Amino acid sequence: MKVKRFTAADMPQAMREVRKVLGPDAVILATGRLPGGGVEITAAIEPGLARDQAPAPAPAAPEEPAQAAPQGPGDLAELTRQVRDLGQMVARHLVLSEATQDFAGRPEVAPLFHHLREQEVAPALIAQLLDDLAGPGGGNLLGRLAIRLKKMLNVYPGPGPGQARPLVWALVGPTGVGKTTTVAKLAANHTLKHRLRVGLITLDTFRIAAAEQLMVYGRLMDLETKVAANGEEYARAVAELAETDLILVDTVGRSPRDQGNLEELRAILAAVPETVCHLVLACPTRDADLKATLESFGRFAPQSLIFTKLDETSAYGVILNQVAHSGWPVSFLTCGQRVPDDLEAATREGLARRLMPPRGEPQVVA
Ligand SMILES: Nc1nc2c(ncn2[C@@H]2O[C@H](COP(=O)(O)OP(=O)(O)OP(=O)(O)O)[C@@H](O)[C@H]2O)c(=O)[nH]1
Ligand SMILES: [Mg+2]
Repeated sequence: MKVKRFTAADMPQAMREVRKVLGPDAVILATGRLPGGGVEITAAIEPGLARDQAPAPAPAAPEEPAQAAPQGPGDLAELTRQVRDLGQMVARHLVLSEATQDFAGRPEVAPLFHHLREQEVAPALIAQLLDDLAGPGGGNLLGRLAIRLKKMLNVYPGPGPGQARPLVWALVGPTGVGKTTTVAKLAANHTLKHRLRVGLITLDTFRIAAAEQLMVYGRLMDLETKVAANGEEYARAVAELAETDLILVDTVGRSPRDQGNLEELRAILAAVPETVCHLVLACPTRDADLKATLESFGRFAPQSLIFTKLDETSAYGVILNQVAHSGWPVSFLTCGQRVPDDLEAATREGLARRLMPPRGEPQVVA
């Protein structure tokens, strides 16, 4: 482990210096302010990862190993992991304390900053949401934040009134995110609430019983359900459901890294050009993984995002992050396993409400 101390006029400059010398994998061990002004950072990097290729100092004379010192490669790996975790924790605190200092002149905004951080909203979006929020005239901070959130949270307008029927909606997405369950919820809702004639198609012939899962829902709701294994069968199934208003297509879950199988699915769906794809994403997924999924599933040109499993998390920032990043609107949210109840059409108000501080949380209203 190579440890180095950096001093600079301020934290951003010191962090830049750390990255320049030790690279992006450096971990921050300690930070502090210098008595005469300026800041210091102590950072570390595993040997071989540092950009600074200066020769290592001559090894000191071997000492008796202390009791807790690493004994072998396994211990060393564990120690490295612990130092990395510690560094990440310090870095997070550093970002927070820097941001808090940034709010020195407008302390009323700080609680909103902390709330949005807890919701895991991306730092750049938080900056955008809170920039000038307090404004010279004061006013209702929460009201303004809600307006800004609603503006950012784009929702799917649904099919236009004159759009040809049947509509063909295919749900695509990674494995296990809830595509089949959501198809069933959508089918029930559109049949019961909107009085539409709905047909079902499953393209999931990959796993034994996968097609059967949708067939069971189809039987329960008395909906015509087809199974298609290739583009030709898919086009035929759509033609056979021509008398319906809405055809819901369930697809096989694919890893965003599985380019070959994703391409195969894209080719099958292309057999029916009027197919509109909706990308299903599980809300309790890391932001970076969602971003990679969006990039990989971009080949389906999704018209909307459906976020599932909202009941399994209390941080909804990823929804805002992905909408802002991709520009794709949100159409539906699911928040439980019950078919058909746990489905909600996305609205700007509903999404913004999830991201706002709960009522009663201490907030300063300017
Ligand atoms: N908690 C919770 N569970 C859900 C939700 N939606 C679906 N599930 C559960 O997630 C699991 C997977 O759901 P499926 O609908 O089979 O997922 P899928 O995307 O079709 O899976 P694959 O076809 O294997 O890719 C099931 O146990 C569902 O009950 C939700 O909104 N909340
Ligand atoms: Mg499925």
